Amino acid sequence: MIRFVIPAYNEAENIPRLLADLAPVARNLGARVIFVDDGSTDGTAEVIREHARDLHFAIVTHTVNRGLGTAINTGIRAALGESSDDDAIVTLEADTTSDLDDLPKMMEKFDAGADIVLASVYAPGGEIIGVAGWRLAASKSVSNTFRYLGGLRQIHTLSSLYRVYRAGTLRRAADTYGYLLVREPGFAANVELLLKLYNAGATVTEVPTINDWRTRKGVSKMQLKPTVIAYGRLMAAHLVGRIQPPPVSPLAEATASFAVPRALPTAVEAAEAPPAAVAQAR
Ligand SMILES: Nc1nc2c(ncn2[C@@H]2O[C@H](COP(=O)(O)OP(=O)(O)O)[C@@H](O)[C@H]2O)c(=O)[nH]1
Ligand SMILES: [Mg+2]
Repeated sequence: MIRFVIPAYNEAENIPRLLADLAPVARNLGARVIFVDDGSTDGTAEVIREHARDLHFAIVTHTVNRGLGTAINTGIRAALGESSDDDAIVTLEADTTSDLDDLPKMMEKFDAGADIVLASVYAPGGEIIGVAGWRLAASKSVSNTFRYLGGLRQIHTLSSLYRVYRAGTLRRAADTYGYLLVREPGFAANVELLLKLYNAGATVTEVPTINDWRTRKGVSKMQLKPTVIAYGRLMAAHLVGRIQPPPVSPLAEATASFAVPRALPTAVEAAEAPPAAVAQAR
């Protein structure tokens, strides 16, 4: 089963078109749609209820705005609570810039075994239309920096929100990192989560996408200064080893070449069974 997770902050003017595009797709797929309304003050939740009609949807609400990363964390945990391990969790933009025509190609790669499939504007064949030159350059340099720093050279876009995740991979990550799974409260969370999963051995692939920003209403919610600071913090965390999963953890175990014993002997059992070498010496 597919669950869409859509973080939305003050997207009332984009929701009608989002739902007009998404509803038939979700219905065809038998998918569920989970919105995270992140303290919107423009009636986003009411507009969702008005336009979602017979869609199988839920709205999780933050009473105040807590940021995109926090909303992703909330949405992923809500979706995990009702997913089995081979289900897909698809994070999507609320502002109509995620092209749903790419979804079949993304799902094809997911069904072929990829744990994460990204829609990638910087991959050959991908493009962003209608973005200021400075923003494009800044965004591209973030992706390139983390590509080389994080070892994900074959992937071209690391900061995108539009992705398919394997629920089991996210579940092991949530079991490993607990509340620290998505530490970054803002836009840097997308890169953070991807690096954490990739470092733990998740298979990552991408599908080129064309994002046309001319069709969305309103302005980008990304604030430059906190986002730049957050990327610096993320880079520091990566360099000091905070992004890598602990060697003995649900994530590491799934990819480790050695098996961690499921049940370690209790202290009493260990005391009762002397090591072989000692037993022989008697
Ligand atoms: N939940 C939540 N979502 C946010 C927040 N800021 C942005 N978003 C959503 O995250 C997505 C990306 O934000 P957007 O403004 O389109 O950024 P851009 O695509 O980088 O220009 C959109 O669906 C927004 O509604 C936030 O503070 N909280
Ligand atoms: Mg957007």
